[in-house]
Amino acid sequence: MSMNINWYPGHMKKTRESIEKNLSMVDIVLELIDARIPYSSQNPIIDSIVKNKPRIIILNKSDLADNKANKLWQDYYKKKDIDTIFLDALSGKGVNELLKIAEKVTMDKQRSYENRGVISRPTRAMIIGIPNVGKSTLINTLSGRKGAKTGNKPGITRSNQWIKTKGKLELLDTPGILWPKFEEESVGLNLAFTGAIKDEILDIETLAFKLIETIMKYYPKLLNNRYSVEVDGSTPLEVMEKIGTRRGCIIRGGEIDYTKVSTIVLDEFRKGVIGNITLEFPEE
Ligand SMILES: Nc1nc2c(ncn2[C@@H]2O[C@H](COP(=O)(O)OP(=O)(O)OP(=O)(O)O)[C@@H](O)[C@H]2O)c(=O)[nH]1
Ligand SMILES: [Mg+2]
Repeated sequence: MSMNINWYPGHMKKTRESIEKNLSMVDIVLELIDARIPYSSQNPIIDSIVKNKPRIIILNKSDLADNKANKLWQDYYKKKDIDTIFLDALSGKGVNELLKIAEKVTMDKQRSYENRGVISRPTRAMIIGIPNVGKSTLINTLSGRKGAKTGNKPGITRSNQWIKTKGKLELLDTPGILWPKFEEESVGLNLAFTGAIKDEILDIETLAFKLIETIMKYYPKLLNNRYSVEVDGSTPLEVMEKIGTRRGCIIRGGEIDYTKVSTIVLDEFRKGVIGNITLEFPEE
């Protein structure tokens, strides 16, 4: 069963262009990726847009990811000498460290301004990344108010918006962007599992099947604990049906309501209630 996912509507192309246009105005780029899928959520387009601008890679939603995997990814980025931060934008865990690194990365530029007599110039940061990764949430946490609209589905932010913080930071919120073609099936799937692609264009049943298959591979115990189903020796379809039975997803005639059970599994994975799950690991 293969799933060929692509989602690159016109507004993402426009956002890409407006990011390129605004780049010269900012001192630093904060790129948010999803700690559960660091590889799949790093938009290759962003690399080619940002080029030499100071950039920090923020692994957001790290509270939902597997701590052991977070450590593996941390080592991976460290070896590559890439500035990264593990963040929970919702609670603010990691924000202080982020501010420290941002200051370090922009220090040279600030100094050169000060040398020219420009004092208390704000540092301008552009926040970019895939849809639904937590960009607007981070901005609200940094500014201490709900100036940016957030929501639990992709495509909430519609246009660029500057937000000031009490400190020296000015933040540019941008709409989430993807890229025209996912080279690997797993990339599209991972983005869909974590909610970066709008569900309306997806076959939810196949998606949930694939998610169960993936969780069975890395975290069978978590499925077992959450749904009290025997995972060992079962196929993903059997596990899905057992979960359906457990949760009363039954239609007339006693058949499994696949749509309902699929929605439950996807929803619970995204909320983190199945457990702390990372879907991909370095050097895989
Ligand atoms: N658990 C957890 N949830 C988060 C975190 N950051 C954001 N969220 C949730 O993720 C959802 C998306 O957050 P947004 O800030 O709207 O995401 P966005 O990147 O601005 O999305 P678009 O504007 O659609 O591109 C919301 O339901 C947030 O509450 C995090 O670090 N941990
Ligand atoms: Mg947003």
